[in-house]
Amino acid sequence: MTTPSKHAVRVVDSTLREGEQTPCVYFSSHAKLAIADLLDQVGVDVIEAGHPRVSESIASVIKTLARRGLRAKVGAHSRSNPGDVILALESGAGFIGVFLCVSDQRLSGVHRMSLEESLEMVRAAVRTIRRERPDVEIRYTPEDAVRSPMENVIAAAAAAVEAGADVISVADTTGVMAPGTSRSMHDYVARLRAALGELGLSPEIAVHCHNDRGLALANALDAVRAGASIVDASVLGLGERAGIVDLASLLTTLQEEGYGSYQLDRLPMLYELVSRHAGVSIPVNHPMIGANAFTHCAGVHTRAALDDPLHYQSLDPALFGRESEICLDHMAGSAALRYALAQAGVGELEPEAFDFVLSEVKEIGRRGRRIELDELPYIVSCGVEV
Ligand code: HCA
Ligand code: CU
Repeated sequence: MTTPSKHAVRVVDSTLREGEQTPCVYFSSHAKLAIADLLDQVGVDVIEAGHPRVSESIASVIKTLARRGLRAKVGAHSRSNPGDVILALESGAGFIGVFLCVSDQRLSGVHRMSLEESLEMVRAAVRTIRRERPDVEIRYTPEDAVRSPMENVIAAAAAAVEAGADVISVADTTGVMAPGTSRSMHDYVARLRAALGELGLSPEIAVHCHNDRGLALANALDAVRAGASIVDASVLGLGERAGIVDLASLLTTLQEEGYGSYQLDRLPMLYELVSRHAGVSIPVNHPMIGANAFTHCAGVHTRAALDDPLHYQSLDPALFGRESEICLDHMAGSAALRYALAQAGVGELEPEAFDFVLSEVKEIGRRGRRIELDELPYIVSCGVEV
């Protein structure tokens, strides 16, 4: 199978829709506006703002966002029934994502419909949107696509595209896929594109990857390699259960690989804002954004990093508006301490005093705490008395 040449990749941020499906996460309307403004500044392509059927306040915030003059398209989520579709249309969203699962179990169990009946529902939903709003971008998602019979997914995707859908999203709703295995997103997307191609159809392919196995980002990138050109993500990877693709990790990799260009230095502020309103803290080791993401610790590392941070860093913290840091704790070595003393404005110490400060720093570190620069002059003063 040939690898397609590099194509642009668009990012759909679903913090406000999928992210609000995180247990106990609720964003008030004003928080949604503030988050959307920052997402727009970061440069995502679509802000999926919610499912208007869920509540009147969600329907109303989508309307407000749609009129806000953002660069990004504002997206509304909708089941494939006429009532939901009308609400999505009324929201004024420039991007409408309709979904309907076509797995045999869901069709016979929850939906109690034949495949043909469900295809008709998808067709009707897409046709209505296309007729009412010719300019709107329409995505159809066969939810849980990767665990559904491939022939059902192909039939549903073809029905949606023939009715006017622009994008087919492959949803790994339960995070079951794994790169390099028999459950590869690359192979799935390649097969789907080929099957639709044989029918003369070439919609854009999106991927919506859940993180149940910690592989959401890896699966999304695997799909991009097979020609998927839209990836869903959310701030902090928020979403149902273990969530979806983390936005910061995705944008960084897409930019490095030349698939897109973003204002990555707005990400820390965006993450702080979402963290505050979601009540979900940013893990200290979160890539790019966490407190420790650019902090060097062990003696060997700090000595080399003081020479050049790139010895132990593959990303430039300045891209994210951040700086490299040296941590003084139980791992501290003399190079780190000398550097920290200079930063704290403490002059050269006699060897004995220096050794005292180093052993104090390590001792405090062994109690599980990091020593801040403003503590150093006081530790030095204690050493003078020894
Ligand atoms: C959902 C499920 C969904 C839908 C994705 C989509 C999934 O919460 O409705 O409509 O593109 O993971 O399949 O998020
Ligand atoms: Cu989802």
